[in-house]
Amino acid sequence: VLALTGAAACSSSNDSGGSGSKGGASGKKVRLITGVKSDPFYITMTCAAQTEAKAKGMDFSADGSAQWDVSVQRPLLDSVAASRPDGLLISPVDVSALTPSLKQIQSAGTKVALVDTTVTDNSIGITRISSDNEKGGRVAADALAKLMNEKGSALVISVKPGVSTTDARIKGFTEEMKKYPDIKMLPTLYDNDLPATAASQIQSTLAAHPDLGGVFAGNTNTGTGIATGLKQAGKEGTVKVAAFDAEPDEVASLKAGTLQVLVAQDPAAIGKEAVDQLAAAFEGKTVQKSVGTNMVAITKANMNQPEISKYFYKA
Ligand code: T6T
Repeated sequence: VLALTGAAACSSSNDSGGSGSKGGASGKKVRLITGVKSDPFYITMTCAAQTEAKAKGMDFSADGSAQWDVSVQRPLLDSVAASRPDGLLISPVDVSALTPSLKQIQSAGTKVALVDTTVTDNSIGITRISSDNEKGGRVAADALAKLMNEKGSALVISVKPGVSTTDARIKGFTEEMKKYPDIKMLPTLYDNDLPATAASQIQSTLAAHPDLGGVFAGNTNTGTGIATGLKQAGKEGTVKVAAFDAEPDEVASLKAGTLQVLVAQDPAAIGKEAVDQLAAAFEGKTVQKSVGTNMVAITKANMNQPEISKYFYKA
């Protein structure tokens, strides 16, 4: 049984997986709950997980929150828990709020893999698979500082506090920015993963700080919102932007010159690897506690190279 509840259907080329070969993982019921189901990062991750699960003969289905919110994700987790799956892949939207539910499902016997985001409690999850988000933040800082000629005001806009991935990106970014004494960091803003909020935040920041030279966007929706806000203010290309992720709108804005750097992750690798680690657990093989996946910095100059464009996310 393979179903994607509420997420875009995966293309057939992405679903060409294996033959459903028999193994200790065959027939295991595995569920995936992503952060936001319509987010191309998670769609890409989901499709890769589905392909790998199919190759291993698993009973797999996926769902995701309608928005980045604990109160939206928790009922999804509760209903999956009630169905007692053998395995759960989950991107928790908060580092602590979902821990009690995750502890419960884990103690009922479900093997949990944390994909992309994690929780602070280290007893949760047999494996954690993600980018090195702190490093991604540092890469964004160095690229942005260079684009700003190492001077002016800079701003971070991100999702919300308490998200493992984006908090790590902010940490890496702000620490690295300390290397540039002539860049003044403004207080970090949070947009609740809403592009319209990011667009208005960038406009009010521009009004208050006309020397704004650079912005770091913590994820996809933030990046697209900032691009919209800069275009509305007629500041595209003047204010430099480094953004996490590489979904289609961000890639279009990179091409158009509204965004200058994208730190792309490899969500497909996260999804595939998580299924492989769960399969290893089902088969009694060694499971890797933590797996790091690749990132790449994309600019207008390298975006057409196949080894770079392969990182673009699917919508
Ligand atoms: O940046 C990704 C993901 O890594 C993060 O945890 C949440 O936002 C995204 O899904 C992109 O929108």
